[in-house]
Amino acid sequence: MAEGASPLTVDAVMRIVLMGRKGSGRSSSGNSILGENRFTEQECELSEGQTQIGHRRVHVLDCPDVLDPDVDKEKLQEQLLSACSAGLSSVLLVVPLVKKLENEQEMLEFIKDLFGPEVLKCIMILVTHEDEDEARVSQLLQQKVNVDLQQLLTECGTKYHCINNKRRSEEQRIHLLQKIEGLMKENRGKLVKRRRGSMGSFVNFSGL
Ligand SMILES: Nc1nc2c(ncn2[C@@H]2O[C@H](COP(=O)(O)OP(=O)(O)OP(=O)(O)O)[C@@H](O)[C@H]2O)c(=O)[nH]1
Ligand SMILES: [Mg+2]
Repeated sequence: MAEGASPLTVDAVMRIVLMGRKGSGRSSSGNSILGENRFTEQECELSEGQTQIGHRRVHVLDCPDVLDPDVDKEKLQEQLLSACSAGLSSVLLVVPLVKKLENEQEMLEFIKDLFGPEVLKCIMILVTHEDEDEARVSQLLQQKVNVDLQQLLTECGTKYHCINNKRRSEEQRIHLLQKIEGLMKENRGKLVKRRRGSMGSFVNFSGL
């Protein structure tokens, strides 16, 4: 167990952060997870929604595009660390499939810089738009034109999930949450806590 880690206890809270560029589908994905239209307006600050799904309390954080010049990066960093100080189950990097990648790699660097490299264990690419299924998406990923996306995925341990926000369903929601539960289980025992600067806040990446 990493230095500074405390004994593990099963936590019934799942905390999911949605990140991605403008218009990628973060809010829609958050709403699909919550099963309600919680996130509406484009906001320049972090916004949070919660719901109870079975034994789990699910917290969803809709993060503005961190590379948007109108967003106060410093403030956002503080908000993210504070919101995740009790645990972080997964960061979903939302990528609209058929649009060319733009600054997702830079966004990944931002995430790693903020939470530390261990965060890669709980990052998953969330593919939105075009409403493809996973088989079709894996085909697309093998195409040479998608080399940037392949690289991004490789860095995230080839963890991805497809969501169709135009056709919300309980099945789809449960499928995604099960994948995140899988990540939480995998990260169990690899608890890493990171102190951030003078703030002294800790982030428990395993979410346990
Ligand atoms: N076809 C399709 N459209 C989607 C999907 N997800 C989101 N959209 C559409 O994409 C547009 C942007 O979605 P949002 O959820 O607002 O994206 P966002 O990342 O929150 O955008 P901003 O907060 O404005 O930066 C909307 O018109 C959505 O209806 C999807 O899975 N399939
Ligand atoms: Mg939004």
